Amino acid sequence: MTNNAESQVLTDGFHLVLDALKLNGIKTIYGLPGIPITDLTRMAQAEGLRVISFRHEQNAGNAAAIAGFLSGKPGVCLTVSAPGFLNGLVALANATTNCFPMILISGSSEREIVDLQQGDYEEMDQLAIAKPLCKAAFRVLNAEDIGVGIARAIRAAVSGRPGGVYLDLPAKLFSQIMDAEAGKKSLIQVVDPSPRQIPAPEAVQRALDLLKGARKPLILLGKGAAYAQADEEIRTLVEKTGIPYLPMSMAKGILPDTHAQSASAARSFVLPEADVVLLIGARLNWLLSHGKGKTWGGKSHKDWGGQKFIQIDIAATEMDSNVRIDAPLVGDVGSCVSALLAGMGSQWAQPPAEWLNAVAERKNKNVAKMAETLAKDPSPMNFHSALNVVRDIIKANPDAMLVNEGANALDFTRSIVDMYKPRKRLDVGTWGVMGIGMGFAVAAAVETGQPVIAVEGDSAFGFSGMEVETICRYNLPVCVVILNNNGVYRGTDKNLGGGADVAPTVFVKDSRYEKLMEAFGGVGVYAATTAELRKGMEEAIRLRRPTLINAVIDESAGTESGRITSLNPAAALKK
Ligand code: ADP
Ligand code: TZD
Repeated sequence: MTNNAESQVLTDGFHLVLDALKLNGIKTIYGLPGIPITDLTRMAQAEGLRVISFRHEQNAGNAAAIAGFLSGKPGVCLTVSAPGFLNGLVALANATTNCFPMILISGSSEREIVDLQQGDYEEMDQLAIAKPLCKAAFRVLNAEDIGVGIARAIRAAVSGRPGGVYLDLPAKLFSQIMDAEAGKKSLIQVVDPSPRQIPAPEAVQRALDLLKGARKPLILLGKGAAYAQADEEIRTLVEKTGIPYLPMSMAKGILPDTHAQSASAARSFVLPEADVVLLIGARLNWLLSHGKGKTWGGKSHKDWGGQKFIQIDIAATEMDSNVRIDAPLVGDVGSCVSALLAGMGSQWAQPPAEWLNAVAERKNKNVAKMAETLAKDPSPMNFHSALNVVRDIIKANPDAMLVNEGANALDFTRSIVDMYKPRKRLDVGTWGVMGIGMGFAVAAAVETGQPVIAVEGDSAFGFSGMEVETICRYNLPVCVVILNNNGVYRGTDKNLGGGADVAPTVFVKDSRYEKLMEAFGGVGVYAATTAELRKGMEEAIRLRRPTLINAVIDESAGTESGRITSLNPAAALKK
């Protein structure tokens, strides 16, 4: 843009935002256009950024969040003011909860009107609302501060414990004009946005001393370990020490699930039995029964099992959050694991054979039991028989991405479908949130270029189902497999009042979800048998075409809340 009078070259807020993102290696924006950011999305495309436009902001936000997890760079989501912002906020809060780096950029209404509550178009004090739900929140009022605003947002998202960041850009900012040269100078290319954090030598020694004395050691890998992209160091540590390990769900595949030291099939045996547990990028939250209680061998549900813990985490404040951490190792996973390896020297004693044999024995027994169940092919299909097909397909296509949500659909997929490579399994995460499915699937395809398989409960799918249009629009190689049992958890519940309405957990019987994909030009498959499911999945992977397979399973298959029935308040009444 030039100003004729002085032939001065000018730039504006729109372009400064885009230039700042590009300067920092952001290549894709996930969002949904509207006032005041419609032109920003158009200009972004014109400037060579990829804009993936969604049908609902929550899905765009989830896509940005998982792009952040996969790439280690903040995923960017762009929304309109108030309602669009609020729709995106669920994803931002979920990203923060899961430690995924993400920046939610929202256009906002005019500050003067918002602050006097004069009723502007989509008026809302977005910054104040976002603040408690994310790691950091910033607002930029002047074009010359755009560079700083975006640099701060990037650093906040990816440094230390990653998380969600909110960036508020009022409408007026975009049309502000400034000298192009001065504008360029105002931008910041962030140097070393997620600096390594080296653990203190005495902390490393403390951890090694504890590990050395262990009779029944166990390693627990969490999604922080997957995020850290320290796959080689982790593999070396596991193999050098010979310690059995358990991956949390999104840590599956850091080492292949078929690895001899995987204790997944003996989980309920190793947790209470272990004496020293090394946590790597995993929190002792509800997913690990808070590190205590019967899961860990305690006598009652609040009782400590007696384990000693070594915890590797980038957040010092995570230590002692649930039980005492005897050897905290604060730093990034790569640096901490490397420091442990260096401290071990060339000789490191393997765990006692008694422990390894006991784990192996339990594991082999459970694997054999599972193989027996998986060999069955009942009609109608159940979770096991349908997921046995998915298991084979992933085995044959280990680079494929797997997205997974639902209750039973989640729990069974996690335990049945082996993963072979890191950061391939993306799921409901720390909150167990429904609705991540299609957003994650879109971003997984966009970020990796690999085929994506999304295994969805029929309820779970409904939260983001409209994005099949997005999948078709961008012609993404996504194969959605709906494990359809006619309802939330299952389809057989009855209305306890005896009225005409179906139970709150029951859906329309025999819904034809596959037609939704056909409506937008994708491939719809109705699969009543494992052979039909297998054929549908194989073709989807081979042809890389948007596909939705309606895998009809026994409507009585599934338990209340999957494996967390006990968390329902009514379960306490029954005790
Ligand atoms: P999971 O649900 O798989 O058990 P969590 O989300 O509970 O995993 O835990 C992930 C942990 O990893 C968080 O406490 C986070 O601070 C930590 N983390 C994230 N990135 C890194 C990193 N690069 N280095 C060390 N710790 C990390
Ligand atoms: N809303 C949100 C946002 N997240 C949630 N976790 C829930 C509601 C509650 N919920 C679960 O925890 S799982 C689930 C719901 C609604 C769906 C389970 O049914 P499904 O899977 O059809 O997806 P299964 O395989 O039939 O159990």
